[in-house]
Amino acid sequence: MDLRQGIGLRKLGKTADEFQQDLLSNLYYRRGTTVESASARDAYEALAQTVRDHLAERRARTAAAQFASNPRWVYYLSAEYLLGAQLEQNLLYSGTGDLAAEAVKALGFGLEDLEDLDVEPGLGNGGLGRLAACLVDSLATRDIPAVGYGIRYDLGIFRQVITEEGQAELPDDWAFHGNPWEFPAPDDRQAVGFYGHTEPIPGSTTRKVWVPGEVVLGEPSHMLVPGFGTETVNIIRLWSAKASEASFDLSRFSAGQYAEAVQEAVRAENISKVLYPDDSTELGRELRLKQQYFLVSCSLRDIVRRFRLRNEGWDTFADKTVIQLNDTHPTIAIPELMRLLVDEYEVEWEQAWEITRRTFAYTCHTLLPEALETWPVRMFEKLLPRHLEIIYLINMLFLREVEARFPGDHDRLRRMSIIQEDPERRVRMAHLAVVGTEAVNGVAELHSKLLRETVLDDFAALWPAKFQNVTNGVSPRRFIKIANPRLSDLITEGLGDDSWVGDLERLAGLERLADDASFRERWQAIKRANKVDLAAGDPDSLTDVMIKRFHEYKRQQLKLLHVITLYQRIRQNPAADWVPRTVLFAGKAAPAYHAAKDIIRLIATIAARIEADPVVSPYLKVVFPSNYNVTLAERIIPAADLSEQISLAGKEASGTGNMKLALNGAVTIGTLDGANIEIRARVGEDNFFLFGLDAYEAARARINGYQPRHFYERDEELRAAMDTLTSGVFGEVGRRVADSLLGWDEYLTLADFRSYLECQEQVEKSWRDPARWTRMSILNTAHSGFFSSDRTVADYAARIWRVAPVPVPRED
Ligand code: GL4
Repeated sequence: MDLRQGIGLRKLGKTADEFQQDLLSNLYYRRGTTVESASARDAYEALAQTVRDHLAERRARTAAAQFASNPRWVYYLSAEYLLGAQLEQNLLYSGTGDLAAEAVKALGFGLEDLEDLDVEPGLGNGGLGRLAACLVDSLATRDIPAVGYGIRYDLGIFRQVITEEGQAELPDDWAFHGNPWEFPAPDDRQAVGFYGHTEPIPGSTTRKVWVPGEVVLGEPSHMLVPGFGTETVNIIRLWSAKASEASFDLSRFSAGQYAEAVQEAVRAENISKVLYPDDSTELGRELRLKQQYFLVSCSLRDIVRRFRLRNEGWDTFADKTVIQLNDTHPTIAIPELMRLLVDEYEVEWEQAWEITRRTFAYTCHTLLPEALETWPVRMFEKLLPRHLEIIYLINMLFLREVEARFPGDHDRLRRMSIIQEDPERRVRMAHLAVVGTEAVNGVAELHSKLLRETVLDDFAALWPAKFQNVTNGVSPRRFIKIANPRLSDLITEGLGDDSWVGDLERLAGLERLADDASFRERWQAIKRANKVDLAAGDPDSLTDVMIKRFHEYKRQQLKLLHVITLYQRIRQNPAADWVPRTVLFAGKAAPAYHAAKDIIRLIATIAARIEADPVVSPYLKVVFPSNYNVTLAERIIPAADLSEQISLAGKEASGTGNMKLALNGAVTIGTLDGANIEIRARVGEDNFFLFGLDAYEAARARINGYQPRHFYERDEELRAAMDTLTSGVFGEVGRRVADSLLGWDEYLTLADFRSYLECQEQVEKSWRDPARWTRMSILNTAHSGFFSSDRTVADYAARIWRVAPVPVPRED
């Protein structure tokens, strides 16, 4: 057998019988059990293996085709990936769904039972982590040779439990039962240094030797990332921290000092223990910085290893490599690549800097000043002494460049420096990311514009061509095809085929069906059926959803003021013709973010109050399903009528939930913020409920001495709602929320209250006319095609990465 051709790949079952054989073989040989005694978990594991084998065969062909084409590789560096459940996705992407359903039936199980055992890896927080997952999906779908790098946290984002006390956090041991989707690759282990000191190299001014004080191993495992409707299967490589063998202290163990014997190993392995360790202590912050460097160091060494397989010169590195930094978390990659090139591979500083700058690109995901990462210089000095030296040198040369362009402008130098001086010396990671990259992008048009005009204005003045926009997108597979099978079938029927799943702009063909009464009725019936499945409230009520992380700028508190006002209106006039509503909140708050947790607790209190009120409860229900994650989002989104996107304009970089909801026919009520603006422009003003200040008005209001009291005093209903909170009927937590709004109201909640309420009245007016509402709903779906992450990736590929697809030949 010629091993170079076909690599002796196992033939995989394509008929139901063959698939069944493969499943049984996995059950016998990998699970060591039999049909008679197989548990649901045995069946799940065997099925996952069988599906994975199909993808692995494609993976082998992908690796061969990509290597043969010697392309420019896209490496995506991200501290977070919110991948969602894998089984259903992999069944769809491998085309084995029907075969699988039949095969597991013969074992006495339903596919749904097994899907329940498929745990989602919660390796991220919210939108940023989910975006990373959508982009790797679309990279594979677009046949782009790419690897996603991340950390394999033992514990993902906490499991949230909602009680009357608010949010409680439990550890998320997502891989407790093992993870059938990953392949460990211990041979590609890397050693990562921390602490220690640097030593000069005689005769060199730029090269140094770094002698680390601690060394930790990074062990990769990879998950397969199949493309849809194509042969490509890319991977994401996730690093786990491993202590070296030497870190186990056998003599202490023998002396009965069991805890001491393993303490060094525990310390090393803590690096990949949890996603975002609490950073309210110095040790917690240092651990985060350690995580960042751990990810960066392992990944860069892996990237360099892959490059060197070809024995090409360093001058081609940037032609063969582009590294996308997902926000600033992996920005230490810039000094790390400099260190590898200059110290370890003896490349001259100037050449190394040119290579580095051409290799990296940076996506910024925020406008909030407090979210722009900085690290204390002294922490860097201790943990990464060599990197700090390199950063200083980069900064010195950079400031020289600024000085040459703007001679004598000292204030500008101070503003732009990578090092902040006051009140404490800190490294500004966003500045480092802008200086060390070829392209910088925001994630929605408004966001990119505000980056250029505010947060990064000095940099945009220096390098205008560096700044770009790439509007976010979402995976049409996960967020409509898988999440909403009923609607997907109707769309396929309406459009005549299912090519829209891989080419979302085709949804525009639904526009003509919006005026077809029978189509509308079927559309409406599907929404209703999805609500019945969700079982959150009366399926005939207006299902009003606000699903996202809890943050004051997102303004869950504004929604709550609306709920309180509705409550009071209904109580005052119970006989009126009220539109029944189910208000659904879901989302997590950062464990140390007390104001956000207060809002969760207040929602729980108010929900219980309404539930217990026989006058109000027939018309108004507030539900808060706990532990919002990708899996839960896939259930809620198809059932939503109204999508709440009510952040203060100028604060939400993009939002992606807004896109998922519009795609599933929810109508948005929103401000002119983030991608809402682009959604409105596409679905049409008539099919979007707009309210509130725009970003410029909001900024001006703050500058002009915004007074929340002023709105409180002038608006009777607002006053009544606020007074209810202050009165203490909803407990201390109600008081605290009210105090914060009346005292300062950072996000202008009270200023937008009246406009929001009036807009909600327009919502109700439209809702009372089902034909009109359904038409709006259909048009939202029809014009959401732009928000496919396939389009986002095509934008990055053309404008930032300059890479082309490498199609993988089919198996013959
Ligand atoms: C975020 C933004 O807050 C969010 O608007 C955006 O959609 C997302 C992906 O670009 O990135 N930035 C951070 S930080 N977390 C996010 O979710």
